[in-house]
Amino acid sequence: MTNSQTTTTAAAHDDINTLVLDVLRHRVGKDERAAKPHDWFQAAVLALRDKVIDRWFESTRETYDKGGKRVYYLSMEFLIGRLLRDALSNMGLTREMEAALRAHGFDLAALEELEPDAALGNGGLGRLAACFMESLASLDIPAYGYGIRYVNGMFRQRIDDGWQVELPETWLAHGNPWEFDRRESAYRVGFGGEVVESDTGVTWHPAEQVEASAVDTPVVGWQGKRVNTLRLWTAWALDPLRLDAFNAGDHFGALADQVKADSLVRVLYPADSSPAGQELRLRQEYFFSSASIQDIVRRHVQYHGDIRTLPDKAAIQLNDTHPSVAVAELMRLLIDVHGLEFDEAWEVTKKTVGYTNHTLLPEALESWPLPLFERLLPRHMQIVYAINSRVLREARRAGMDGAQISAISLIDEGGERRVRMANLAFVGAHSVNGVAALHTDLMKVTVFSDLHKLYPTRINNKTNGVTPRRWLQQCNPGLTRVVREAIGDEFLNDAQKLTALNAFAGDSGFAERVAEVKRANKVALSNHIKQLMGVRLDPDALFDVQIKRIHEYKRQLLNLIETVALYDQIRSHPERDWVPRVKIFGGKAAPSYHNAKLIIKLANDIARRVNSDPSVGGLLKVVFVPNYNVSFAERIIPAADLSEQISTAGMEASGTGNMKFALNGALTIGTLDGANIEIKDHVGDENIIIFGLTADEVNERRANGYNPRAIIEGHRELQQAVNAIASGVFSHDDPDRYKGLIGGLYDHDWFMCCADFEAYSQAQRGVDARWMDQAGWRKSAIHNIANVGWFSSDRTIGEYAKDIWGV
Ligand code: GL9
Repeated sequence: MTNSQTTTTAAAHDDINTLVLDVLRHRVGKDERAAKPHDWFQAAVLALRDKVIDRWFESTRETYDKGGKRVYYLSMEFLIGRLLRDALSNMGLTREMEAALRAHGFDLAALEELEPDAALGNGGLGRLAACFMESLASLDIPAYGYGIRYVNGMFRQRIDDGWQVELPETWLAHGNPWEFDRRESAYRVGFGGEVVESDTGVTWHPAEQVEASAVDTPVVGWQGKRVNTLRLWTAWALDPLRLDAFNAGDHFGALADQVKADSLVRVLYPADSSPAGQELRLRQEYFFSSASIQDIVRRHVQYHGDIRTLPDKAAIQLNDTHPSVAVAELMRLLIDVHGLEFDEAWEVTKKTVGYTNHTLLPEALESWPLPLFERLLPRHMQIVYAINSRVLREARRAGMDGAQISAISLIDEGGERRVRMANLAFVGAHSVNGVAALHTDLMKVTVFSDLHKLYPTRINNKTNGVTPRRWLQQCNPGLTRVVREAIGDEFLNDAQKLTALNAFAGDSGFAERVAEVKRANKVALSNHIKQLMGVRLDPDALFDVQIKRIHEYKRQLLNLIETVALYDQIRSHPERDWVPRVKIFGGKAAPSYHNAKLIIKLANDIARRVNSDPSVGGLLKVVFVPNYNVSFAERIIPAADLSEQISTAGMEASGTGNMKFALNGALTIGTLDGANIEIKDHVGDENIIIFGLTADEVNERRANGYNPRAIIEGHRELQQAVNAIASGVFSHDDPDRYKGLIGGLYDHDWFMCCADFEAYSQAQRGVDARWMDQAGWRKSAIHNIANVGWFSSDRTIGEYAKDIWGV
């Protein structure tokens, strides 16, 4: 360090130190002698926030001055996790904050643990939105994220006797020092009522209204380059207390409007198995889409005057179909409020909007019963019909037949009529993108095949990415240090520079240092799990990890069956040279998804049995970690040796966990699905373990009469394993518990666990053989780290910016 650097750092330290103390006293309101750890945590965040705010204002002012184009990312989910470490690191203030807190006897890392995870998302889709926000700021692109400030967000998972129990996540219980309440940025959002047409135009008179008010969180880019805004909407009743009713003795009824408003922003994904649940979800979608579009239009008119120039100044990206109704809302504002003709409004809308599709699963393609949509949003229903007649006219003119026209229609006429949100988003956008190459190709021939024929240039691919700041630098400081020592700092600005590490793959000294870091991360994870669950793990065993939402297509069941088969093998052949394995599972199941919950129970049942069986002698351990979330991922991923990405080919749109693991030096065992294919292309065939059917082969098998029963009956190990599960070997208390689950495998096995079992178990034994050659394993791990910089969300966002947004 040079002299001048030393001085600046010392000054910054004094500065932060004084600031933290001042904040502790005057804003947290605590004497430093009486302050508890949580008070110090709050003081640290608020002090840092002060530093962030200055950059925030600069960024905003600059955009206004330049009259630049802004990106608006509309997403029902932002799975941002904890923010303190991220913001400190990106602001370059970690050291200073550490020193400031140490001076008062506090450890920064310990205080970071006090921050609750902002669990405003379910999984990959929500985490992608969070990575994108960080990359937008890092690339100095002016952007707003728009979503909902859920009071409880995603549920907290507890495991009781092996079963998932859902509890409300109370992440706001101690307040949220990051956010700014912007009560002045508020919009009315209407529901129901009627539409009246007169000489002056069309007027919608909603039957009810709520107020959406903005709550802003700053998003700091790498090196504090830029600070953008995550604007989450909360809901208020226009009349929070009906005093007349209250005074008349109806103390609860007087609060009904506020309770109704609260219920809009209570939880992410209200169960939609009941009509009431469906209605709430649609209300949430419209609530945040409307508030966001009103905010965007207001800002544009205020600074640029003419609403017709919106596409030059605003790019609105729809994260999946959840905000699709924004297409109709923008049309409504352009026509009813700003007086544009339909055609002109349609051009402005299409030029402004882009849509990202994240799944081909039919059950995830949203559609709303037409009567519900019409009752809640009567004006939007008219607009949807008008758009539809236009689109269908174009289809007819293009010579499409009846079947094609009904596939393209915004209204599903088969059975109960429904509004198709994916079709609405597709036709209302100038760009429709998939999230990995295979997924984009499949979109063209499955869900959107006819729309693609009608608009053949609209679909494009943007392979997902993850931010290397959170998923390498912050979660794995040990590896980051070792890499810096080898190739310098350039990769911190551009993750693709990690390729320089390829030159070190054969360097045994470097490999040794990488392996030491991995071992230290495994020790840290083992200690955490010991403390949390009382299970002792051997850090020298192979850590084999499958963490993600629990879903049948992701095939945790395939992994579990293989685990049981391995358990059998170890017991039958104790004399063989087994590789000690730790199988780590984690993830949440949707509350109403019966089989997913049963799979969680099965993992726990297998864990209990295997972990207490002395005959496996520590060669196999199984753990299911409770309440898997972003912070847990940040501990587990740096400690993983093997990354399980084993979805039925064609079903995982991309995956993003796969990228995080590879970036931290885990080898992937996976199918040719989603971004696994591109990961393979980058790391090289010899540094990844690929097995199983391809997407085409899966389709062929399904079409040509797939017979899983015959496969099971013809495969001794598989049969033994599934029969052990079905007959209650792992569930003495309820021997029939898994009859149905295993029966499903025999009868249909839609996700092809049986078809892929042999290939998977061979691949796993191949993994064992590789592990025995530690030098070879380490070399492969280094090639993984070196070659997945391409999967940085900076690269992804760069492509969106150039190809879709024009910024
Ligand atoms: C998902 C896909 O299933 C993933 O494969 C993809 O990586 C992400 C991000 O593009 O999007 N689509 C989807 O609905 N989810 C995804 O993870 N689900 C959840 O977020 C729960």
